[in-house]
Formats: sequence, structure tokens, C-alpha cells
Amino acid sequence: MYKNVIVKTPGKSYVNGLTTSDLGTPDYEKLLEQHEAYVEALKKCGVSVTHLPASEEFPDSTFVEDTAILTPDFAVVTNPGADSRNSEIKEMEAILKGFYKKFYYISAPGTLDGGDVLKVENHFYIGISERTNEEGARQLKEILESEDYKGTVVPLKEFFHLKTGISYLDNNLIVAAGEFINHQDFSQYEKIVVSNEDEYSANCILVNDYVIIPKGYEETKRHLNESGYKTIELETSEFQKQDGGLSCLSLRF
Ligand code: CIR
Repeated sequence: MYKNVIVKTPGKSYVNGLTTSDLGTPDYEKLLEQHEAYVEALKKCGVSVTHLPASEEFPDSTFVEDTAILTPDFAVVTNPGADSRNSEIKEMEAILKGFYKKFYYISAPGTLDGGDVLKVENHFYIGISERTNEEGARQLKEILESEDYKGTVVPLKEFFHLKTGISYLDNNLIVAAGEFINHQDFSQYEKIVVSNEDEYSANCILVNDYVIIPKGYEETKRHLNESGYKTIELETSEFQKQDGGLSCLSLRF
């Protein structure tokens, strides 16, 4: 069960953030509405929400997931691979000091974004991407193994971040799209397979009794409901425009 989440309001500078999508410029008012709905959904899941104010100097900082890897016992402060985002970790480290005593750090030349790290019970999968390099992945694996967790490094072929295309629910069940559907590293899991056109919905989050999913992906929703999960659907258009998904918008622990 998760007790806490950390979220951060997007600033007006969000529209100047990084993106590879061609979905247009985000609408700030709509973005705020979508973010508020996200926070409300988390509250419905029964977690306590630490809500940080916007930071105009960091356009992408609403995507807090990239700044830390959290376990029940310790926090790992990442070293985000995009220069414009790297200093987002300072605020997050200070906030996490209110929750954690034990800290580890990913350090240069290693880079690592939290979006590249998927936790499956005691096993962490670490994607190598445009943002996370081999050295960053190696450092995280070493940290995890020193704490009796398992770490597996997964070089990505297509996805932006590892979790862009895969989510873990529970009971050995994964939601997978694209390169992860038949990926050897995930062959031991049961899968909800997401088609190419619904790929965006592979990034969903189980928060206690609900799976929060993007709105408009009926097939994924149906599979989740048939597997026994209650779902909360959210509008995500303005996050999607900046390459963001539902997992990116919170740290959950
Ligand atoms: C970025 O390029 O860093 C942001 N526009 C999107 C980050 C999304 N984060 C994630 O997938 N964990």
C-alpha cells in the first residue's frame, strides 16, 4: 500500500519544456485542470499528498518521478539526463529528507531518470535510454544489490523512458506495449498487452485499490476491469504534449 505521494504543480513555463511530440503547444489552463484532477484521483486512492508549488525555472519539473527512486527504506536521488532538468533534484532531495533518513545518489558521469526505473516487488528494471546511460544504470543496480534488491538493466530500442511502455500492477501482472510485449526480460510475467495505437495507456499506475489510466483507451480499461481492477480515467492531453504520462507526475511511496 502507498501512504504518500509527492506532486508538483506545473508552472507557466511548462509550455517551454522538452518534448519530442508534435501534438502542439500545451494549453496552460487545461493543464492545470488535468493536474488538479490527477491530484484528486490520488486522494481518492487514500494517499497523503505533498503538493509542491510550481517552479518557473524548471519547465519540466511537474514530472517529479524523474528525480528519485524510492523504496520503503531508502531514497536514491537521481542525476537526470537532460541538462535543463538536472537541478530539479535539489528541491526534491530537501523534501524527501522529511520522509527518509537513508539516501543514495547517482553521480556523474552516470545519468538516470526515474522514468526509466520500473519496480516489480523487490526487482527493479532499469532502462538505458536517451536520459539514462550505462553508468547511471550500473550505479543504481549496485546500490539496489547492496540493499538486497535485484536490478536488471534493459537497453531500450524505441521508447522514450522504460515506463513509457510498461507498468507493473501486482500479482505478477504487467501492462506492456511495443518492444516489451515479447521482451525476454519480462517473459515471466502475466501481461495485459496494449496495441500500438493504444500504446500511451501502457503507462498507468496502481495506487492502492485503483489503477489510474489515461481516458480514451477502452480496450486497456476493459482488460484491467476484467482482471479485477477498479479504474479511474483521467484526461492527459496536456501531459502527452510534453512526453509525459501518469506515472511521471508523482513519486509514490
Ligand atoms: C522531459 O522530456 O523530461 C519531459 N518533457 C517529460 C518527462 C516524462 N517523464 C517520465 O516519463 N518519467
